[in-house]
Amino acid sequence: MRISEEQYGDHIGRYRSVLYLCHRNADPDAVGCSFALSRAFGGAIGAVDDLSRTGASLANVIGAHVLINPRVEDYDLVVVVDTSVGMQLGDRLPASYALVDHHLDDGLLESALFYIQNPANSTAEIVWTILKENGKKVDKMAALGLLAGMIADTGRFKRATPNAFLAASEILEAGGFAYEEALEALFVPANISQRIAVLKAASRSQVMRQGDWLVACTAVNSFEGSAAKALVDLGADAAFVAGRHGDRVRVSARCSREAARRGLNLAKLLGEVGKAHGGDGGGHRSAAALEAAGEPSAILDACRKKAAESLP
Ligand SMILES: [Mn+2]
Repeated sequence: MRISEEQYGDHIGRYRSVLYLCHRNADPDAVGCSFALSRAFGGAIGAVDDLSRTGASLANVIGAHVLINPRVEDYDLVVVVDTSVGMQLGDRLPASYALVDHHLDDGLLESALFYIQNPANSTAEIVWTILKENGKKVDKMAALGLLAGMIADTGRFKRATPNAFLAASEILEAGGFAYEEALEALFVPANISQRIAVLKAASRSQVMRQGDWLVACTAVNSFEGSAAKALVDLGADAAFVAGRHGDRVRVSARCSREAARRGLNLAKLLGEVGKAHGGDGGGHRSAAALEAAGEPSAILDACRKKAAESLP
C-alpha cells in the first residue's frame, strides 16, 4: 500500500520494535536515512553483509550503530531503506516489511505492508519530507547523515534537481553545520586494492564502437562499481564490469548523462539480463547492477548487445 510522507508516523507508530534495514554494501544514502529515521521514530539499524567504504565512514562520523546481518525475525517490523530489488538483501527480506526508497524498480512494492517510493535524487530527500511532515526536529548528526546521503547520490549535486537543492538548504539550516563537514564525512582515500582493481579493469577492457558511442566491458573480482565509473570517466559512454562472487556473477554498470538522455536505461537493461540468467538487477538509469548465475563473459555479451540496441 502506497502511503504519503505525512502518514508515515501513523503507520510506524503501530509497531513496537522496528529495524531499518540497508541493502548490501550500504551506501551513505542508506546509512544516513536509516539513522535519521531511527532517531526520529525509534528503532535499530541493520545492513546486509557489509557497508560500503563511504557508508562506513559516514556511520563512524555520525555515530550510527549498524548491526550486520541482524535477525530480522526479532523485530515487529522491518523497514527496507534505499533498496529496490530483493537481491540486494540476500535472503534477509522478511515476509512482511515496509519500504522507503527512490529507485525506479517496482519489485518490492507489491508485497510491502506500506511504502513510500518517489523518483527523488536520493532517499534522503524523501526522509527529509517525512520528518518535516511529521513535525520531527533533527539534530546535527541526523541532518549530517541526510545531507551526506544527498551528496553521495547526486554526485556532489552534479545531478541535483531544484528540489534537492531546496532540501539541502533546509537540512543545512536545521543541522547548523557547514556543508564542508558533510563532504568530509564521506572522504575515504582510495586504498591500494581498489586502485589495482580499477587499473586492471581498464587495461583488460574491450571497447565496442557503434557510430559515436563507445561501450566498454571488462571483468575484475572486486570494486566493479568503482571500475565502471572510472571507465565512464575515461571516455566510455557505457561501461559494464563483471565480477565472480562464489557461484554468482555481479555486473556493475554506469553510463554517461548523454547516453542516458538518448535512451539507455541501465536499471531496465540489467533487470532484463539478470532475469534471463537466473538472477535479477536494477538501480538507476545511469548506474545499476545485477546478480546472476553463469559465465561473466556471456552475461557481459548480453549487456553489450542490449546497450547497442538501445543507443541510436
Ligand atoms: Mn540512494
